[in-house]
Amino acid sequence: MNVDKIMNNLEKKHPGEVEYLQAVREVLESIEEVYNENPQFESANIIERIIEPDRVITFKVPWVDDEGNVKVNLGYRIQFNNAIGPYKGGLRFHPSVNLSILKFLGFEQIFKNALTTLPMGGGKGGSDFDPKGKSNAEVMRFCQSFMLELWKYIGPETDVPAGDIGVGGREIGFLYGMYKRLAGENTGVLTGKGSNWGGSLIRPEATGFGAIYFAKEMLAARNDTLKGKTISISGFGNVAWGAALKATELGGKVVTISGPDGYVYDPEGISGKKIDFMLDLRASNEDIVKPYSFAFEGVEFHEGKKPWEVKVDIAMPCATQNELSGEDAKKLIENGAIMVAEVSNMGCTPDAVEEFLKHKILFAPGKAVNAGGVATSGLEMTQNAMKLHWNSEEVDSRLHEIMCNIHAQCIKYGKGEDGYVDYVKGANIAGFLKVASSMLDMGVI
Ligand code: 2IT
Repeated sequence: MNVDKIMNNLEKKHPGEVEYLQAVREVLESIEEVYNENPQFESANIIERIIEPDRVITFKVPWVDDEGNVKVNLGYRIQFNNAIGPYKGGLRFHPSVNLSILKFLGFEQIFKNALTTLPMGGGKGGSDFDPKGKSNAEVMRFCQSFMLELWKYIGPETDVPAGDIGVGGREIGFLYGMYKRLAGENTGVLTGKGSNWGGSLIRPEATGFGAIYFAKEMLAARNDTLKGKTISISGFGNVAWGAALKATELGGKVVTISGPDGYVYDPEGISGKKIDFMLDLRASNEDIVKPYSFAFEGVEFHEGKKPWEVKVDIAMPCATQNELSGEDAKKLIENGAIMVAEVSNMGCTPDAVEEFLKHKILFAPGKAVNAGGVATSGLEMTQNAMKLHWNSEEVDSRLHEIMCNIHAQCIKYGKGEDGYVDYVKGANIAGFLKVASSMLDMGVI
């Protein structure tokens, strides 16, 4: 395999799709060696078959706002790869959504889902709809219009969407209600549902909890624990919330959260009622974190800044792609950070990842660290299929086991001769081998 040649061709076909190209390059660079050692992959042309989605569905979403204005957004579903199970992945509603972003997310999802040990293929979707400042009724009308088109392409055995940025329990409710009405069935086609109507307990917490379980394993591999560690987190949404809850429970001290407006530094630690306040921030639909600094004493608000300038032991980006740059990485290392666990999908730029690996800082990529979210979606699918509802202990213990298993897979393929674990390589190789060998088994289809 010649990575540069493949990337040049891909760039010609998809000019300007920078995030998608970035995600593909990262995986190809990680798997190059293993790929070349297994000539059967090349003879089946696995690379060209895995880097292009099976199909891309785009559609128009017209809806009417509260003043009676007719609005139009774009809707997408990328069905990337279903070698090991139905397409599975979230829906993102954010003005930055475009084909490149969703293709990068769908591509990452293939390998992440493979790591979970559950039978799920990779997919992603969403819209450039901006939920910020919209009323409940507007969000409902948008979701209904979105599903009126999307329902033709999804199903519990074909493609199972869920939430992502801008799509939480409220949106899943509106989307599922419309699907149920159109399809005339109650088969749980979306995950992240309310626990009264087919949703799994622990799903809201799962991405954050899973990330902390993974971080705990990374530290344990170096005979260390979370106890007494200071942690900077970005974002204040669902993922950041779950991570803050579990990190605090395990004795860590979370000192930052952030929004598009800046970050707050709370030297006392974000715990108890302060973590609940993150839910209020989210419910306000304003997408700002500043109100936290009015609500609690001794808190600094740093307008327009990112939290990576704060001196901490551990950094956990929980907001969005490319939110931690090479410069941020240098600053964290300078300040003595020992670990960066990426929770957002592709949260660190390639420069940042290079810095961490060069300095042998513990670093793990989003597709391993955040896989607890989709894993618990997989557990929701299982419960729906069995017509059962597990208690939270059952779900949480399965989630914990899955995260430990993902960590073990990373060690298996990522541990170098000097003992340093390259989790990027480990996660990419483990995920790739599972999907690629499944594709080989099934022939050219
Ligand atoms: O990025 C992700 O893994 C998600 N947004 C969750 C996907 C899912 O199907 O639960």
